[in-house]
Amino acid sequence: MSEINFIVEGMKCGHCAASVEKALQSLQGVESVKVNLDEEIARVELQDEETDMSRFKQAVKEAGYKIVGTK
Ligand SMILES: [Cu+2]
Repeated sequence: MSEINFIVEGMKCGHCAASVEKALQSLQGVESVKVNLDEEIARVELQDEETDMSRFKQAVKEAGYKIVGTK
């Protein structure tokens, strides 16, 4: 199990946080997702080590938000 903390831009309320959570949760290999709205962080737990960040960025982009980095 590995963990990535994404910095997500554009979330304004609980609905936004839920959208980001749902988008990330739907991806293959994702064990769990927890979004902290105040800190603009999405913590993703993965079943395996992940080096390709593009699919996470894409999923969040499609939901209407933006991953600007990791923390
Ligand atoms: Cu919102």
